[in-house]
Amino acid sequence: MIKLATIAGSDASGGAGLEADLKTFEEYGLYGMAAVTVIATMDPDNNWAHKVFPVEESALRAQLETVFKGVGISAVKSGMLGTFYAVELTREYVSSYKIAHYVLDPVMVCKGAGEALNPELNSAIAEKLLPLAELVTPNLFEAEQLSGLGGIDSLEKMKEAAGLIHGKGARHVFVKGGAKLPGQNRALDLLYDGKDFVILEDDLVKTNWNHGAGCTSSAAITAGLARGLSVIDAVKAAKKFITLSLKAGFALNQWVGPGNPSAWRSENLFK
Ligand code: PXL
Repeated sequence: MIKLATIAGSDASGGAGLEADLKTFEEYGLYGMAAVTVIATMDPDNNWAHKVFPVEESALRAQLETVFKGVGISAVKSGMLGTFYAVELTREYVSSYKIAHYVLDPVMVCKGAGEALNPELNSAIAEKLLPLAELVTPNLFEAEQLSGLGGIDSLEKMKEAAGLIHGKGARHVFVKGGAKLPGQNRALDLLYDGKDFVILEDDLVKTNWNHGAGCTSSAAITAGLARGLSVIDAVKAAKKFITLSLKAGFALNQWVGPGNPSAWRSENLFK
């Protein structure tokens, strides 16, 4: 059995965070584990306002011991880390266990939470984790933060940001969300390996029910890598997976709705 893990926050509403990751790993036929960094909750009596409760350092370390040392994994992703010690512990475990397939989802904002998480934490993520990442999966906002390049409003700027982020140590950079560029109405993402830019284009799935899409797509890429796919093939399979998931998105309540990671079952993902 192929085993892999996520180091991420729990989304109590189940659509994002480690819940999305574990559902995705399962759909890929793999054995998923999770080390919880923070617990995110949403208040139904206050317009779904988010709160984030960090898991204490010793509890996070104990989970990482269980997963990395006690079981062993062939791939890992990180999502919302939330504290400096979670960044440092992720660096420590990914580097000392020499995990080849480490996917860094540099979660900096949570839809609905609005404001960016701590900007100093974003610098720590860039400095400590980019050099370990086989792949980093920023959206446009996160690409701006990681590259230091303001206002990414064109494909040329997406490429420039990908180059800068690659220069900080990530072996592959996957910038998502080109659909948000002025004048774009296709889902447009960019993969850069330090040599070539690959532009991946798809029909844009127009939906409000896209909670957890970033978590799901980086989990799907991690699962593809764990299965032995190349980075480009893992990214292409993940794009199919997330597109099908988003087409099957649904409302949880008046505030939020996730995609459905089991939607691919009616199609052949690897065709
Ligand atoms: O979608 C970003 C995200 C990541 N991780 C956790 C979250 C969210 C957004 O809600 O709750 C735990």
